[in-house]
Amino acid sequence: MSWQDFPKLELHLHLEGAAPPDFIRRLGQEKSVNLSGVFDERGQYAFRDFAHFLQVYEAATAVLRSPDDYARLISEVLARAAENGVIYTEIFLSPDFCGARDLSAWRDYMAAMQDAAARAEARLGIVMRGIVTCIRHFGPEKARETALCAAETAGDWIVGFGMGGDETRGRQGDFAWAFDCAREAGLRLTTHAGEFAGPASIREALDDLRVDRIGHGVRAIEEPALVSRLVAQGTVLELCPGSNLALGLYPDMRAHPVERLRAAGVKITINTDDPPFFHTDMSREFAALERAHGWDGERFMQVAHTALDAAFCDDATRAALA
Ligand code: ES4
Ligand code: ZN
Repeated sequence: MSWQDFPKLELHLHLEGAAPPDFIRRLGQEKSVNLSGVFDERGQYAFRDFAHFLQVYEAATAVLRSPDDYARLISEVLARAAENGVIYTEIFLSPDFCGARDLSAWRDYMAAMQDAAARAEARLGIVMRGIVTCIRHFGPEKARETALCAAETAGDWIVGFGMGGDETRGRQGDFAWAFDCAREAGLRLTTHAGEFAGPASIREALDDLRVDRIGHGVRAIEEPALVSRLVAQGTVLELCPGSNLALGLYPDMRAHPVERLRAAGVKITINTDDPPFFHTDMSREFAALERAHGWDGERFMQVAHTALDAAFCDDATRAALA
C-alpha cells in the first residue's frame, strides 16, 4: 500500500523546522546571510544532538526576516504536506523566531502567513491552523510576551498556544502564567513533555499547565501509573517517532513505544516535528509503522480520527474535514 495519498492530519509541526534546506539556502543567497555550520557536505541540515539541533535551527531562521519570507515558507511547507496527503495541519508559529514578540510586528507576520495559508487552501485543499509557541530556553519572561501575542491574535486561525525548546531547562510550572493567559483568551494548550525529560515532566505539564495535549509524551511508557492516567484523562499524545529515532531516543522503530502506548489505550497521533531535519515526512512515518509494527489502513484511520477529535480548530472546520 502506498501511504502517499492516504488522508492525514498532522498536529505537531514546527514551521521553521519544516523549511527545506534548498529554501533556506536560496533565501540565504538572496540576503547574503552566512549559513556556515548549518549544512553538511551533502547540503542537509547538520547537527550532533538535540542541543546542537536547536542551535542549527536558530541559525537557519536567520534568513527569515520579513512577513513575505514567512508567507513564502508557509506556501512551501503546505505544498509539501499536501503532496503527502495531509488535509489538515496545525503548525507551531514562533513570534520569537520572527523577531516579532512585539505585538504590532507579530500581527504583520501573522497576516502574511494567514494569507498564504488561505491561498494554499484554495489551491490544494489543505487546511492550516496556527499554534503560537514560546521557546522554553528563552525563559518565562519572554514566554509571557509570546502568550500576550497569542492571546491578542486568538481566533479562527490562531487556535492554540504551546511551548517547545529545551525541555531539560527549568520546570513546566515556571510557565504557568503564560499558559493561564492563553487559556483565558480561549486558546487550547500543548507543551513538549516527556521527550528529553522523563515522566515527571509530563505530570508537571498536566498538573501545572493543564494542557489539552502533550507534544511527544513518549517517555510516559517509563511509568505505568502515568500511562493509566493518560488513558483515564483521554490526554492525546502528539507522537513524532521519526524525530525520536533521529535524535537517538530509541535505536529503531521496533523499539519505539508507539505501539505499546496505543495498545495500552493512550490516544496517539503521528507527526513529523521537523521533517527535513529528521529526514522524514508523513508518508515515511506511516510506511515505517507498517513495516515495524504491522499497522494497516484500519490503524491509520483510527489515528486520523483521534487527530480530528484532538484538533484545536472549531467544530465547523472539524465537521467539514470528517
Ligand atoms: C523545538 Cl523550539 C523547537 N523547534 C523545533 N523543534 C523542536 N523540538 C523541540 N523544540
Ligand atoms: Zn516538536
